[in-house]
Amino acid sequence: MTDYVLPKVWTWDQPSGGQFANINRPIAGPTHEKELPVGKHPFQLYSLATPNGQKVTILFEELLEKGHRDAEYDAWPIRIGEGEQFGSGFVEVNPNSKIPALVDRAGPEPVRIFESGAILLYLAEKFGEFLPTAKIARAETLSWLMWQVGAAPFLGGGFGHFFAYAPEKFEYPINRYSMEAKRQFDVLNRRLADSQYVAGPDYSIADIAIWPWYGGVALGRNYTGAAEFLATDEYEHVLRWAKQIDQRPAVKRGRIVNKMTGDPSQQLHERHDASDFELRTEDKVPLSAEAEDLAAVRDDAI
Ligand SMILES: N[C@@H](CCC(=O)N[C@@H](CS)C(=O)NCC(=O)O)C(=O)O
Repeated sequence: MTDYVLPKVWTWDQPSGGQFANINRPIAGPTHEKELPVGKHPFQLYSLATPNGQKVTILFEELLEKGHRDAEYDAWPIRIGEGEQFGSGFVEVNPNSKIPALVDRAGPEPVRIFESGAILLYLAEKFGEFLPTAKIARAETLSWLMWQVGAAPFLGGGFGHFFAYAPEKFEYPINRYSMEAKRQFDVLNRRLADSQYVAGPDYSIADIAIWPWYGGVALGRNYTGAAEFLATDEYEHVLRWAKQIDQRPAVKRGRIVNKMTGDPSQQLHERHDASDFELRTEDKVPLSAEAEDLAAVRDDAI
């Protein structure tokens, strides 16, 4: 039992204590003036390698892999933990202050696109790839794409939040969202028992949207301990599909773009050129003067 008494009107008067509580606000709009950087390519992506961010960088790398040189892009990191999504330039591109956000500068007027599902659709239509044109196959692909957009907040904002980030382990929401997360895994598992890819025999933007979330949990990458907790090994067809997509060269590249944590060889903070994957991952970039000072302090301490 909790001693919480429901007030008549909710007010924002105390931090919730959970991880990321410092960036949560009940109001929209910018908190500070900051222009966004613009690189040399037609596409400017402002993102981070979260599952929602990975969707877009994987699609860009898949388009480049297919030979679409016009899909070259600059990818700039937006450090959401530091509130960079509330800078004025970012809010102009995405009034919802969430990564990923894209600007297409190929035409006479820049086009802004926000919401990862809308970005996948925009790019798939622009390049005529990963979205079938035949009526039934297209409807199936769009259905699964929209399924992901509607379903993942229960996996991430619901299950992931209460399993990994909330200040305490609360039984009620963990039960509620584990139930829903497992149901969603079962939806996917039943589909993938009959189908090579989520929307049919061909790899599509539906797989690109769904894999970073559900593949990420099944492969043990999202929310430490979640694969065991949700017993995702039971979903054998999801696991088969997740492992298969994980092997794609474009996926291996796309998922490390704008990645700021983990193994330095798997972090590419900014992406401006195909060669960056070889030359500019964090294990190869020389330490900044500030980082060198910090390393020296640590060495002294030892
Ligand atoms: N529905 C959005 C969700 C995007 C989203 O939730 N992005 C998160 C990171 S995965 C974010 O930017 N969070 C920052 C914040 O909430 O302030 C999409 O699919 O693009």
